[in-house]
Amino acid sequence: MKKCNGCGIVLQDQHQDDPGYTPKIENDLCQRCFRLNNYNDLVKSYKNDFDNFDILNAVNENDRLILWVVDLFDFDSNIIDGLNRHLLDKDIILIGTKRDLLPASMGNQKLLQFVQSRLKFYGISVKEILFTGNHGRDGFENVLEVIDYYRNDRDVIIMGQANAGKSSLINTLANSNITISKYPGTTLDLIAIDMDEYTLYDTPGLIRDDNLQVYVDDEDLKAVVPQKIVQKVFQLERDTSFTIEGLIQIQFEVKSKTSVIFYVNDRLKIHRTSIANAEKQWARESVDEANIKTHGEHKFIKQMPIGKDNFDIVINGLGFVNVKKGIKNVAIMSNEKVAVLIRKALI
Ligand SMILES: Nc1nc2c(ncn2[C@@H]2O[C@H](COP(=O)(O)OP(=O)(O)OP(=O)(O)O)[C@@H](O)[C@H]2O)c(=O)[nH]1
Ligand SMILES: [Mg+2]
Repeated sequence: MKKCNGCGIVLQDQHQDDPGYTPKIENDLCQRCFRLNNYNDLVKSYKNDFDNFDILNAVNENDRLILWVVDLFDFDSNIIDGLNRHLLDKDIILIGTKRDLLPASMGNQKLLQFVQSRLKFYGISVKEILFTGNHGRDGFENVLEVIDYYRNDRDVIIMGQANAGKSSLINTLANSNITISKYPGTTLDLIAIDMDEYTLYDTPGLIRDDNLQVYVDDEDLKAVVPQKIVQKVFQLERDTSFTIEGLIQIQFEVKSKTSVIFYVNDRLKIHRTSIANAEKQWARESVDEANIKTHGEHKFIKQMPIGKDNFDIVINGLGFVNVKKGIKNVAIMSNEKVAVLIRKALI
């Protein structure tokens, strides 16, 4: 059976709405990959069509060296709970991607400490931690070196969350043409790439069900997925509420003059108002004129267990907000399925 070179799915010319469709079976790409490659036009995101366990089982099947690809910018939503339990006795190398989205002024040593402390928090252990940026073009030599060091005659498999940059990294390592896109759920099946001495496998992305991206429609993904980031800084002198297009509302009770920095997709509008006005603004954004709707109910957390100073409020799949000292209380409204958490500041 012939497979699509871009996403790994078996090609078919019968059902136009099903994965793998191509009008001409002799084509090398399915229609979806063709469109993504040529027009960056998303036909459908398959982000919700995969079972994480099926993917992890496939990764676990043979004895291969595992490269676990983690989006540094969207770190906490990329965590796989119980990773070492799922992949018992496997050699796992963590590759943090999208280094370029973080400020260059932030040193690799600080980044390494951040990653190590988060892994400890989640109870995950890996053999090595590496960073790449610019689609793997920065740092790929280190990846090749670590593969050589740990491979021991085995093949190599890349796994991780949807949209983490797995296929981009492989394309750089192997000079291949796997389809990449800014939407999660691009790679649809195992893709084997011949590296002369070993085979390098790409896999479909995992997605946690507490990731905001699971609850938005395909057409809204390009605004939500963290990709082109601008830091938006707000000075706070009194209690203030922020809403982001009906996706989330964050209320800050201010103790002393301070600032907060939003790290989210630059297409998102951040609206600032007083706490007295917050409810009205939220109703307007999340119900009346909702630009971006999420599926399901909202929950309101009246008191987040905040840190003393310099912490991040992380909204899985959306980004994070850095908060310095001077904040008395944080209250948050968000989709009830989406994880909102506090961590020590990344930046
Ligand atoms: N800024 C930046 N963007 C990156 C980098 N690596 C990948 N990307 C972008 O991240 C998005 C996802 O990349 P892919 O390589 O398709 O991700 P994937 O992990 O294969 O995704 P799935 O196949 O859906 O699991 C694309 O928009 C890439 O351009 C990087 O190092 N820096
Ligand atoms: Mg991919």
